[in-house]
Amino acid sequence: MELADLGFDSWFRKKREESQKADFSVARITRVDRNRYLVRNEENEIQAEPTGKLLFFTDSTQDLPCVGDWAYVQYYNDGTLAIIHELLPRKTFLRRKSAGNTVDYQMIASNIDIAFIIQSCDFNFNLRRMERYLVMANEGHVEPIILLSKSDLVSSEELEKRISEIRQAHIGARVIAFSNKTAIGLDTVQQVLEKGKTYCLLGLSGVGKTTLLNHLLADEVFETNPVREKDGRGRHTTARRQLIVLDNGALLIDTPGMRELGMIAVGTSIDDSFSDIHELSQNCRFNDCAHTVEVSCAILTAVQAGDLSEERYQSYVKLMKESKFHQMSYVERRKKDKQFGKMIKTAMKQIKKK
Ligand SMILES: Nc1nc2c(ncn2[C@@H]2O[C@H](COP(=O)(O)OP(=O)(O)OP(=O)(O)O)[C@@H](O)[C@H]2O)c(=O)[nH]1
Ligand SMILES: [Mg+2]
Ligand SMILES: [Zn+2]
Repeated sequence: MELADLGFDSWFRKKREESQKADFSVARITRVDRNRYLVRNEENEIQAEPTGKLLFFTDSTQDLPCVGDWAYVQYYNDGTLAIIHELLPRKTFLRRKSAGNTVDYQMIASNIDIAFIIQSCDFNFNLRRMERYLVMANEGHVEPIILLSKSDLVSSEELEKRISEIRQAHIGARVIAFSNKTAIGLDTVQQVLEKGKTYCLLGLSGVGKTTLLNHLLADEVFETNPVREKDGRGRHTTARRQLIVLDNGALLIDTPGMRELGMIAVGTSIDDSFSDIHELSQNCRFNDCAHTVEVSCAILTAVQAGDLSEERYQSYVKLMKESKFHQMSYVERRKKDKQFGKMIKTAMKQIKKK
């Protein structure tokens, strides 16, 4: 296997040449399990450890190795152990805000060409959550494709309805419906997969990510689990992120289902995901309009006129608020949090009154 088959394209070759790290080999990180790593090179997949410097002197957890990263390594023990010295720059990434009260981010995966955003057609289907994943993909420069799984659980009318809801929300990404059970749509998913390109499965626990992977491998290699009857939640079967080479040479990363998505975005990628609202905002009277209480705000006017759904407006404002929030310092944030909450409440009341 060539490094190119693992996704090492001209972009990374150039970065490697510029870095002048001739003493180092290059390998791709295929699995992260706390501080234990696997990397893959031309020959095989081996255990890897980061240097203490890399582990303890990084400012932010997002600078630690994650699945999909390309790393400068040196080999020991006859090539059975790799020491990770440094990471190559990331071409694209998927990340979310770390849990708790920090402004730090947690990397999900890097150097992804296409993110499969998976929701199942049943109760799991949720446009607001879908928007959040889209914003995350946008921010990391990853092309999104929406996969609607478990299409066997709904009628074709219901499926059509879901898809038109996605379109009504101005989500322009490609949508593929499929079922792991009946195998409908699996060939369409298969056709997306190209040799040497990297794909990442994203979605809540239980939507069928690993089942899909097993289908694509034509083998039950990875463990899956039924969803709990009681509340329809998944069981978090997949515990770690892992990059797998499929038979056709495509590279696929399975991830554990996320409990919640946290917040992820910066302003511009939100505007990409809400292009209709962004367009409206060009007509607001004030350049720095926050679209909450301002006079002659084109967005508020559209909501009042019923041209823009209130739900979508709220989701936009909420994302903008969180995004601004994460760019502020901790103290600033604590102060602003209360003020902004009040402001939104007042704005929503006003809209309802009119
Ligand atoms: N009816 C139906 N059930 C499915 C389909 N795909 C997966 N399932 C079932 O859904 C359950 C969860 O599937 P998994 O593949 O483990 O889900 P996952 O997304 O990998 O979940 P985590 O690893 O916890 O994130 C299993 O019992 C699967 O058999 C489908 O297309 N239709
Ligand atoms: Mg899984
Ligand atoms: Zn405005």
